[in-house]
Amino acid sequence: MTGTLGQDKQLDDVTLDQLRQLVGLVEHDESKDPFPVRAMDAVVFVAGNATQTAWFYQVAFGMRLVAYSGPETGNRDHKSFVLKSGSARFVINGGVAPDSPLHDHHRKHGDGVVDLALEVADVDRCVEHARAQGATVLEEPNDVSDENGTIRRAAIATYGETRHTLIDRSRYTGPYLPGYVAKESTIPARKRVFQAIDHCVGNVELGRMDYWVEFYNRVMGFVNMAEFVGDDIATEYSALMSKVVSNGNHRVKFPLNEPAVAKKKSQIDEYLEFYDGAGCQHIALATNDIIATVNTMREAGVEFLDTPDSYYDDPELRARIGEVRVPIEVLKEHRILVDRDEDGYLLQIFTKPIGDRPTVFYELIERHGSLGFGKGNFKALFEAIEREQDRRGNL
Ligand code: TYF
Ligand code: FE
Repeated sequence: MTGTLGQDKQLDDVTLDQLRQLVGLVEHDESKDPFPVRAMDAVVFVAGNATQTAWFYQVAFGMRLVAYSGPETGNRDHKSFVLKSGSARFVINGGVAPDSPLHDHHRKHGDGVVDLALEVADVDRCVEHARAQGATVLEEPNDVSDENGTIRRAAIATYGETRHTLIDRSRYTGPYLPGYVAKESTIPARKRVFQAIDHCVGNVELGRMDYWVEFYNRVMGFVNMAEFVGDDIATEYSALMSKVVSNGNHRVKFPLNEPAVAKKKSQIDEYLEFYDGAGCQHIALATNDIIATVNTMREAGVEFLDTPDSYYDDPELRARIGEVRVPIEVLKEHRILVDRDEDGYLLQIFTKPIGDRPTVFYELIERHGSLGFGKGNFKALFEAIEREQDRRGNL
């Protein structure tokens, strides 16, 4: 079996052309890349109740269950549910055995992301490069096999207690990893509401953003993208600094935030306090119909940040964004944000935190040429986040 087959499988009926539009790919020569990354393999979560969290992602995010591991399959430590939507894969883990280490993780961090797993063609080459650049190797390259073939895998540490597992699944045909069995949803299949993961954001401690940007440059060969929030914007209203790194073709994009000192307690400080350290803050999901996605998720009870009428009634915004695929009144009705740059435009909206702690939330993003992150919306967005912080009793 070839690496190409693995890649096609990963796309899961989203074509490369669709992905180019959905997440904004650029050309990239892999031969000079010291750490070639193909795609996100999975976002792996620990949840206090994986059984119900997996249900939430099926009902509210339209994901479908594809694989499972747990006591019934010989895994006495924890349950693990594998969900897909287009090329996106989520894995939800929760402890079963009272002494499962997952409970310790959950006690400290609450529900959160433990692993931003990456699909790579050559695990050994990536680990060798990462090690030479000073990375902490958490799992040495090793093969795992079952009747469906062999996976080669390893893991390196990133910010907080988050890791990047590196997976070569080109010689594997099973539903996820050895040890997992195929499993279908018990709820009826519905229309898919998102197709891909656009970006995964990390919150790191004050003064650590540049360290982690440099880590991704040096250890993983990631490049810096143009969009960032600097000192100037930070102190005026955002209370955070942000830079974005990505793999060569922009398929995998990791913005990194650190708190900034501003008028109010930074939303990043609030995250760091409640997550008890650095971790993944938000995951942006790419959709080609954000109106339908938001409608489906709202009907299921998902709450989004509110945007004031003044955002839509601002003549400057209207002039700047020009024509987009839906009338601005429709965007207003749905509270969807819009931003335009030299390459095109994007539509985006943010959920409120989805768990008990004010930590992890989601973004929905519909790109039309723009490779950015909605810089023009930062002010309105951060004001909306601060209103939510106020409601939680923040100073
Ligand atoms: O990923 C981004 O950069 C945008 C904007 O706390 C953003 O989604 C940045 C920081 C943040 C919330 C959104
Ligand atoms: Fe984002």
